[in-house]
Amino acid sequence: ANLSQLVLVSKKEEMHYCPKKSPLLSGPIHISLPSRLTLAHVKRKNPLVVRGGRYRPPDCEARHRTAIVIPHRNREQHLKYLLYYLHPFLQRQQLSYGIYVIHQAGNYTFNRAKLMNVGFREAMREEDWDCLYFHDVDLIPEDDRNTYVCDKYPKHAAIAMDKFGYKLPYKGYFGGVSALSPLHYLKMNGFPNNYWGWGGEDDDIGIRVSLAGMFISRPSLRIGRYKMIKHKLDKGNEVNPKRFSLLAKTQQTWKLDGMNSLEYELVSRDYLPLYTNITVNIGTNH
Ligand code: UDH
Ligand code: NGS
Repeated sequence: ANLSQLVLVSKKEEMHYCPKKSPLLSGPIHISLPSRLTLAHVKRKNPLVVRGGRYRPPDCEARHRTAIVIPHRNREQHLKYLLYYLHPFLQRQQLSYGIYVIHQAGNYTFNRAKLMNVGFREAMREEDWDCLYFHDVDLIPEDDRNTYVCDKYPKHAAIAMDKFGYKLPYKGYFGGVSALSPLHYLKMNGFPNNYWGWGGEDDDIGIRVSLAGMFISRPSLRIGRYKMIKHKLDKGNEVNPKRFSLLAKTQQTWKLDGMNSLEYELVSRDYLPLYTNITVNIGTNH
């Protein structure tokens, strides 16, 4: 083929990509939590979502491939609402995506950050994702211009939550929803494995970002808005009394504890209609 033919071919391929800005975005989303919602209803509303909770835009080639990783135990109701809003949200953004729910087996103390490490490994094992969204089950994005793609630096997406008056509660806050590319993730040795129970692990992750020589990227307050489904502190996720002493040592521990020390036992992997469920035994702190 001569040069002009090649240019034509590559132009055709380019035309096939989805537009840089999706024409399907609608901006602010009104969130209501219908009491009789079922997963079957969510599935019916999202006919193009396939086994394992995967989707790709039907009429253009997605520019981004995003995995959503949700740490989970005993929050089925919240998961239902999140899926109800997240599937259409991601489709309006014309992403190629997959949703992974990382379910902690057993009743031992919950460990959110370690579940994220498991999610990273298990998602990357399956597909070459270019961005991973680490997503609490109880946070619903309120504006679809908050696009679920990665930035140059690790992104803290849940910058404006309703429970904090749609402001950042403190400068280094990295909780709720964050987005890292595989390179970001490995550069900071992933997340800590040793925070059992509530609190501090998100601050540790924020500290790791800067210890690894990166910065925190954030969407604007106007669009990084989230509604938190109200709930009490869960049984099995009691406040972690060790969180401050762990945080004081992050600088010494981040290279030793994380993806390079991750151990767990995969219990099951189920490709459900709306998400891939990974059940995992992550052990315990005692
Ligand atoms: N999670 C579960 N099951 C649990 C515990 C946590 O699925 O039993 C997951 C879930 O994705 C949740 C995330 O971990 O969104 C974070 O846990 P959380 O919602 O308990 O934390 P958050 O800080 O809320 O959002 C705590 C409520 C009261 C804290 C008061 C402490 N001072
Ligand atoms: C900080 C916690 C974070 C937590 C944040 C918001 O104090 O893990 O509050 O909590 N850090 C420590 O405990 C060291 S919230 O208001 O959502 O309950 O995310």
